[in-house]
Amino acid sequence: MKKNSKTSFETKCVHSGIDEYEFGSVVPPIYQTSTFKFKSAQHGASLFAGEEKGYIYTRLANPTVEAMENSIAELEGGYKALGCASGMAAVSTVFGALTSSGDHVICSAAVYGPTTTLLNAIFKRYGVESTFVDTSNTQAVKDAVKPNTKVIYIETPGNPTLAISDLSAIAEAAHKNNAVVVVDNTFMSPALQRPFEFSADVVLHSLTKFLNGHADVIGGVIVVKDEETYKHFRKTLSQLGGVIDPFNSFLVHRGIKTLSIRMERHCESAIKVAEYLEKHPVIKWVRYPGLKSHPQYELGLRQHDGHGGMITFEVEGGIEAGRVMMNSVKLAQIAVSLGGVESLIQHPASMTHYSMGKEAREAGGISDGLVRFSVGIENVDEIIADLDFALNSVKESLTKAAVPSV
Ligand code: LCS
Repeated sequence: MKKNSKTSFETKCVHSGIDEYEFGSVVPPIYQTSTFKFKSAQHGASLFAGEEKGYIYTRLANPTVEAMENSIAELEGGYKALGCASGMAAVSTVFGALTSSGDHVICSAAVYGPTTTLLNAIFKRYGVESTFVDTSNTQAVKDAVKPNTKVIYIETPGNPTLAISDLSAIAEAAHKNNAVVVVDNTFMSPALQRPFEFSADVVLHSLTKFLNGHADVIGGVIVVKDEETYKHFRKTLSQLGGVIDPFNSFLVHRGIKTLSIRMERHCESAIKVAEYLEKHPVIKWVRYPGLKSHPQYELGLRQHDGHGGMITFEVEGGIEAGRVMMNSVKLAQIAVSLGGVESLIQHPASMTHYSMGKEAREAGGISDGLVRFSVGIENVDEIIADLDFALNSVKESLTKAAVPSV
């Protein structure tokens, strides 16, 4: 499609990355091939030497993967994107590309658990030192900057605390020190937040979540702003090898066509669920960017085009009561991951953030009683009725526990 700079986000979701295809195919064909035939020995040699353009081998480039990458680059307002085998492949490729022994990284304290462990367990062994700070506190980020700080890695809103970090202010501090700001935009998707608009340098996603949206793909993506960075990242990704395959790329590209309407529904429903939870007597606290009680509510209004589909909360009675609740829901499923069409509920301290250890969790504000809910696109009254039944089960269990035995 011929698009101009005024093309709306909704239209881009449907048409971005789509080209003219053989036989008039409206969607990108799946080039499920590992390798591409050369016309001659000389042709192969000139492709490798970069004298001619063309496909060589799918770990280096593949047209189906490229179509999906181009779509996401356009939605994020970046130059080009790199499809990765998982969100963690994207995270590790970014650190592999940007750090060397002796460098320092600042990372959000509330971040997907394995990102913390990747820095603490693997990159530390290669001489990269990391400091974990509450990046929703800009001053704390500024205070943590050292002369050798190369990367400031922000997850905003953070998983699972939903703490929101001020990207423009952090980018200003980072750029003064020649450090690069990397934003994990998984929780918002480009429909609700485009970090390049706030001077971020690199954006990444777990495609497994909202971008694909259907809980049937593991994938990741890195988006960059210029040719030089793209070439460096492409080389790093090809060498580390964590590329996405054509079929998963096709599924993600298909999922993106409905990103805009899915995000609209996630947002519409999540605010209703959050407001319902906030009023329930057994709820201790609720965190959702669309609630005025969120500590960075105003910042969220400036940085987001919607409040997202993720909610965290704690019930009275801590994790034991939280478990009663999770075991009582029927529509929502107890499962990790998020951002799919189905509602999911999980317990970060014993599941997604278990590997971080209690100390790092506490430093990141991830309490043992915190429950995370990914609001799906089911009928919102039915989602609320399901939670209501489960919370009333908690209420009953608390009442029983409070009755002294005779
Ligand atoms: N970044 C964020 C913010 C994530 O939430 C995840 C996965 C990743 C990166 C890694 O992506 P993956 O390799 O799994 O595609 N988050 C998960 C979660 O919260 N529950 O299960 C997976």
